[in-house]
Amino acid sequence: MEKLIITAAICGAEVTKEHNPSVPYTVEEIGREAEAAYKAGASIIHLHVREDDGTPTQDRERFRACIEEIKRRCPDAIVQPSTGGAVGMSNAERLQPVDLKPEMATLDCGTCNFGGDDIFVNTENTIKEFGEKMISLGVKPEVEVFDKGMIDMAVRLQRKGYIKAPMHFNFVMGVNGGISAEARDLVFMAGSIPTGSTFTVSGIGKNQFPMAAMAILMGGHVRVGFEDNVYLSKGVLAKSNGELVEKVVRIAKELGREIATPKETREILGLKEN
Ligand code: KMH
Ligand code: ZN
Repeated sequence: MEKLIITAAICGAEVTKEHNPSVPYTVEEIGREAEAAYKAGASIIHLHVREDDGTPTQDRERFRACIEEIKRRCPDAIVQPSTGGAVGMSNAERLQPVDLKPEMATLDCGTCNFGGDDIFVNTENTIKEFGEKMISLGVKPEVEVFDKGMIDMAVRLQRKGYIKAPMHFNFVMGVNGGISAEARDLVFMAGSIPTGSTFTVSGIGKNQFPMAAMAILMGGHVRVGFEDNVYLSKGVLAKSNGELVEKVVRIAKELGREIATPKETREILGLKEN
């Protein structure tokens, strides 16, 4: 089986130090958490950035500073900025980190409820705009889908030329408003992507490690990190993103799956360093 790509979503936009004091806000904290995840076995750092007080931002210069800090500590890590940002941000705001020509960035392929009155808005035209910009700058999208219909949207837009094949998907499972995180859901999602595509699974909250184990067995890849879950086990807060990655590495070893290095990840995903 292909080696396992581990992505660490170290920060997110919604999780705060009230949820877990180790959630990083400052450039230094983001660098430290990325390094812990990388040293534990993550080859991709999925990146959101914050102001020092924790306010989510998509500011290009803040991304530049955080990426430089991550690259200083982990020179060959693949940094994958978010273009989702936080609920309510404008498209122009969200797209800023793509100008830095990262190797990858997320491309969210549909609108969904995000708890309470929050709606994470990604209209068809938004997806087209983001897809076109990524193609023009040579940025590989990680196609983020929160439900099965979003896979179908991505496939339609890929056929129309807004996303290049082969696509790499991230199934975000267990968001309050998206698909649930049952074994049957993952089988359905994995069976719904075009042949030749790859996928990563992000299980939200208590779903993180069960979904990771299933993805490992099915030949998929895994995302863990504070963005999706702050607990190492029931009631035990993780001290760092590194601990969450270490746990995936342990599960993978028990199940006989080797971990991909950043170089191997680039080969699997067909990435070119910009
Ligand atoms: N923070 C969510 C509203 C992404 O990174 O592209 C969107 C999100 C997805 O986290
Ligand atoms: Zn994200």
